[in-house]
Amino acid sequence: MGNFLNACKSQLSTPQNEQTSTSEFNKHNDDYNYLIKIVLAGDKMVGKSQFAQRISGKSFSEQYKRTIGVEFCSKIFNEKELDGVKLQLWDMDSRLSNTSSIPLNQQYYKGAIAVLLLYDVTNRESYDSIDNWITEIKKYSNPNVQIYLIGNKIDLPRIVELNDGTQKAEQHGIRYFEVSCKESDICQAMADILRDSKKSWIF
Ligand SMILES: Nc1nc2c(ncn2[C@@H]2O[C@H](COP(=O)(O)OP(=O)(O)OP(=O)(O)O)[C@@H](O)[C@H]2O)c(=O)[nH]1
Ligand SMILES: [Mg+2]
Repeated sequence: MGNFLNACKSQLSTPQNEQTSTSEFNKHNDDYNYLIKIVLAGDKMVGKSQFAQRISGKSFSEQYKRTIGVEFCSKIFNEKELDGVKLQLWDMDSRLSNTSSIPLNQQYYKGAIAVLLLYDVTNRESYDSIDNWITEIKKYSNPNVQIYLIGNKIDLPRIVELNDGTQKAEQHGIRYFEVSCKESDICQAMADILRDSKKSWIF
């Protein structure tokens, strides 16, 4: 497990291998075989950066720090069915998306095999934005992209019910997960999502 955390990096720059979603690499090179790009989407303050922070092995923070531009982190998995998988998780300032910089959006979604669309179960507005987000994701992503709807902040008193989340996901034909970036094992949730998405990886 400690190995995972050591393998995680977080930096403010564009990854070198942004062109490839699933690339085969020499195992000796960086101790991974496949590079999987997944991007985060959703309204401001829904918890995208906390999700990424937990993936990169850092602890949850209550402090809000708006994401400026695009950040990414990575993590090498070696659990069952995910041995040698390197996840590269992209996190963008949601306001950039709303201002519709087309080249930036294209670059952000390019090569992603999945999008994690987060909303905040304590914030109805973030739930009401889901349809718009799905339209945007489909506009910029590759046609086979898998979208996962994720209700976050379930440690808090909720306004959006579990049923609303599952119905919305069903309506769009996508999978639904609920988490708390504060209390859930986010790495485990990410591993479940990776295993689920694995069938669509093209090597
Ligand atoms: N209680 C609780 N608070 C959370 C949870 N996830 C995120 N937060 C808080 O919600 C706030 C916003 O979290 P961020 O991760 O910065 O949200 P974001 O979606 O990256 O926001 P932008 O960068 O503005 O797009 C922060 O104060 C977090 O501490 C959660 O699961 N539970
Ligand atoms: Mg953020």
